[in-house]
Amino acid sequence: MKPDILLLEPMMKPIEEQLDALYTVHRAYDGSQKAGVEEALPRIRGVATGGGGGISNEWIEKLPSLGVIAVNGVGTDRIDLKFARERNIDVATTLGVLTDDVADIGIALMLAVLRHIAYGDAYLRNGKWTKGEFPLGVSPKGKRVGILGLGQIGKAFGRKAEAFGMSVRYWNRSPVSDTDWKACATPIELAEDSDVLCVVISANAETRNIINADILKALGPKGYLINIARGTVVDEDALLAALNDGTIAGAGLDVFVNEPSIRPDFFTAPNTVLMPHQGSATIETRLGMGEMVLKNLAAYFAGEKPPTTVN
Ligand code: 8YV
Repeated sequence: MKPDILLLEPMMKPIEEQLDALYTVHRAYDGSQKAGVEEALPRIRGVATGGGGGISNEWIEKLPSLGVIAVNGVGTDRIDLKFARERNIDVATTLGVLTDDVADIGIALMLAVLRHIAYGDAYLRNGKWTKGEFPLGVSPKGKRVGILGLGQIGKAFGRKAEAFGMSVRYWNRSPVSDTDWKACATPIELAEDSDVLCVVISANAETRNIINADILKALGPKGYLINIARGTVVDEDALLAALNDGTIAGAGLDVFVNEPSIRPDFFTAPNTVLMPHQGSATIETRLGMGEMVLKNLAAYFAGEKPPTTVN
C-alpha cells in the first residue's frame, strides 16, 4: 500500500511523476478531486506545500495521521511550527537550494528599477522612442547597498552586489561572524547608510512591518527599496505613500501582502518594478527543491528524521 499524501500546490511534472510513483497523491488545488480528498483525510500522512502558501492549522486539524509537512520553499511564515510540533509533525524545507536564484531576482529588480528596464520595454512597445526623451538611470557602481537580514540569501545578494561595484552593510538580529561587511546597529541606521535597501529577512511576528514609514524616511528621496523576503515585512500603506510622495526614489518588489491579488495601487506607483513572487522560480531550482521535498518525504516514510526539519 502506498502512503497517502496531500499536495497543496502543483510541483514540476517530473517531481509529481515521482510523487505519484511512490505515494497516493491527493491534489487539494484540483477542484475535481474534492470528494476524493475529503474521503482520504484520515489516511493522509504527508503534505507537500509551497513556502508562500504554507498550510493552515485548520487543514492540519483535519489530518489526524499527518506526520510530515514537506515545504517546497524556505519560508515557514504560513505554518504554525509550534502547533505542528505539538502534534509530532515534522516540518522540513528546501534550505540552501534556492539561495542564488532568489538573490538573483533581487539583483535583477535592483538593476531594473535603477536602469528603467520595465519602463523602457513599455516605452518602445508603445511607440514612444521616436517621440520623446528617456530618463537617465542611476549607476549601482559606488553605491551603498544595505541588507536587512543576513542569512544565506542576504549574503549571496551582497556578494553579487559587490560585483556591480557596490559596498555592502547589513543589519541582522543576531551577530554574524563570518563577514567583513559593516554591521549596522539598527534597521534605521542601516536605511540611513544605504542607497539601496534590500529586504531578505524571515517573516514572523517580530519582523511584521519592519519596513515602516520611519525606515523609508531614513532611506530617503535617493534611496531604493528591494523586497525579496515576504510582503508582510513591509507596511504597504507606508511604502505606497513613500513612492507616491517621493520619500523614496523607487522600489523593486517580488513579494506582496495579499498574493496574488495585490493592491492595485502598486500598478501606478512611480519607479516601481513588480514581479509575481518568482525568486525561486527557475527550472533548475524548482527541480532541486522538488528533489528535496522527495528526500524529506522519503526519510519520514523510512522512519527517519527528514534532513532539513526546522521545528
Ligand atoms: C516559492 C518561497 O515561491 O521559498 C519560499 O519560501 O516563497 C518560494 O521559494 C514557494 O515556496 C513556492 O510556493
